[in-house]
Parts: sequence; structure tokens; C-alpha cells
Amino acid sequence: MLAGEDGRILKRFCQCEQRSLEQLMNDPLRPFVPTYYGVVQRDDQAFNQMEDLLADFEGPSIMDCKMGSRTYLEEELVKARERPRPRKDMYEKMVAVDPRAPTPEEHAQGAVTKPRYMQWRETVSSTSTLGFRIEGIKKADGTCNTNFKKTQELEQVTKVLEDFVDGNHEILRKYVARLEELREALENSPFFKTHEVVGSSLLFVHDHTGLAKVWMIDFGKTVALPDHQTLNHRLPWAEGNREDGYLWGLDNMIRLLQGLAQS
Ligand code: 4IP
Ligand code: MN
Repeated sequence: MLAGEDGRILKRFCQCEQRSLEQLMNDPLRPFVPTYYGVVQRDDQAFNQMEDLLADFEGPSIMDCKMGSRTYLEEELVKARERPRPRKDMYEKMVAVDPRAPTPEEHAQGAVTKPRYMQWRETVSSTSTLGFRIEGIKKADGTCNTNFKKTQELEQVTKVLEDFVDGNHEILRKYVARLEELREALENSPFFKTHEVVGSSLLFVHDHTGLAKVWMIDFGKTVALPDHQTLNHRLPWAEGNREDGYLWGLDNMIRLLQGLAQS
């Protein structure tokens, strides 16, 4: 990610993300995604240029939550089955969190497939239990935390969210209101109805002035469904149905934040 001109950022080009952002500019979700400004070249490299969502904040606190109950595409599963590509890097990331997670075969290979790694990440985090997981937090005081791989229990997640807003109820209420508007926009969005939204995050940003907003970001694995197929986004995933659990996760997130705002 590079700083672009006047309130814009540059993100390494991804065709899938470009397609999604272009379509989202003409969808009810537009107010909830960064404004897209097209492709630019810098030193032979292509970038998607988009709105810098932090531009209006003064010393923002930022949280990235990955949404949905599935974090890899169905096509990645099919590919891994047809032609397994054992990944040493993923094995190492797995062992670093839990040395007992790999099977004896995986230990012997020193490698795991991508879907295996991604599914394991889902089951040790709140992705499997709540339909979202906290990926990272950077607070206004300079503290940074991306160590949430095993943050799964409702109590743990609640505590992290409470700490993120320093118990500020005004900020919590603004986040809840914004998420409720987002949910309504999602339920009315032709784009959302016809796309599998995987690996996408909600970006939460607030500051000491009381400004608090949420946007959808990261559309590198947001793909159109085959003709006329639509998703419910709340049903459990079974291979072939392409459900992503996005709204299930959002419902849970809203309920959790509402509870905190009232406590
Ligand atoms: C990462 O695992 C994230 O899931 C990445 O998703 C994913 O990239 C990586 O796959 C995977 O290794 P950790 O977060 O546990 O490190 P994101 O980009 O949303 O962070 P993809 O390409 O699936 O988006 P590889 O295949 O890029 O390594
Ligand atoms: Mn992300």
C-alpha cells in the first residue's frame, strides 16, 4: 500500500478487486466502500487507486475484522484436491501457533495445503463460531496488535472490542448505527446478492473527536456467481452452495457491539 496524491492510496493491482470496486461504485453499497479512482502505473507496476479512508480522522484508532464463515474460495478447494500444492510456509505458520495442529503426515511432509491451513485458521478463531474474526488493531496511543489468531471465545472477542473503543459508549453507538445502515444496504444490494464475498474485511476507524465509521475493504476474493445464482449470506456453507456467512457474521458483530453499548 502506497500513499497517493491528496487523500488517495495505491494498492497493488488485482483484477478481481478492480472489477468489484468498479461495480460497487454503482451499487447501494457505494457509501460503505472506498471510492475507486481507477488503475495507475508507478515504476512499471500497476495499482488500484482508491480513497484514503483515514484522511478525515485525527490520530485514528483502526481495527480490521475479516468477515464471513469461510476465508478461501471454493475454486481453491477444487484446485487443491486436483493438484495438491503442499505449502511449507503455511505449515510453519501453523506450527508457530500450535505445534500439535498438523497431522503426522503433515509433520512428515513439513507442509500443508492452503485450504487445510485456511480451515484450521477458521476453526481456532471466531470465524467458525461468530462468522468474523479480528485480524488487527492499531490504536491512537500507538499500540498495535495482530496477535488474534486464537481469539475465539465470545468473552475474548468482547474484551478486545471493548478495549479497542476504550469503553466509549458514544463510539460504540456510532459503530452500531453505521453497521445497521450497512446491513440494510447489503440486504438491498444487487452486487452483494450475486457475489461470493470471501476474505473481505470491515475497517473500523474512530478518533478522539468522536468520529466513528466503518467501511468494507479488500475485494481480492469477491467473485461473481454463475448466471442467476444468488446467495443468502446467512446459511451455513456446504461445498457447492458458495455461501460465505457474511451476514451471519455481521448479525453477530452488531449484537455484540449493541450489548457492549448498553452495558
Ligand atoms: C494469509 O494467512 C491470509 O489468509 C491471506 O488473506 C491469504 O491471502 C494468504 O494466502 C494466507 O497465507 P495468515 O493471515 O494466517 O497469514 P488476506 O490477504 O485477506 O490477509 P489470499 O491470497 O488468500 O488473499 P496466500 O496464498 O496469499 O499465502
Ligand atoms: Mn484483509
